[in-house]
Amino acid sequence: MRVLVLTIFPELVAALWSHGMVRRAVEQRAVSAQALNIRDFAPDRHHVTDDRPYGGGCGMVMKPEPLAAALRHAQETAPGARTILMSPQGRRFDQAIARELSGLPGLILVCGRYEGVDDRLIGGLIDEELSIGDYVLTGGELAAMTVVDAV
Ligand code: 58G
Repeated sequence: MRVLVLTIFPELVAALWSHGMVRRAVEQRAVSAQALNIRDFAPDRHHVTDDRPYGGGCGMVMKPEPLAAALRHAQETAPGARTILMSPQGRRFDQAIARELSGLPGLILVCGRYEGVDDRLIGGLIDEELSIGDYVLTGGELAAMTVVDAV
């Protein structure tokens, strides 16, 4: 299975497959795991990844262009993969879903930061939203790592 995690903190997520059983799975080629830095897909000179929300509102959201470019790249790299956004509003992740996901050719896990992700992006490039539980984290990374570890 091919796992791609889209994040602005790739080194944080990569710690998961640097140790233990997940590392063993990668070494034995049962899993290929890669963290892609969304910042690398930002077209501007300063590689900005945050943006003011479309249509107004408080706080900042993920800038849609870098995230969309990273998603398109990931979907070309891992054909047939399911694209999942980690979100407190998603379907509750459990062992049955872990089993279901383990049968897929690939997983693309999107980690939001700030106050969230543009709704237009969720409609277009995301297959589903998953939540690891009823609490809000500062980013989707811990949730994505939980899903990868269980799968
Ligand atoms: C809408 C709103 C979309 C997962 C916020 C995305 C992620 C908890 C979980 C976001 C998360 C969970 C912003 C920060 C989601 C982003 C991220 N919090 N319970 N936080 O699985």
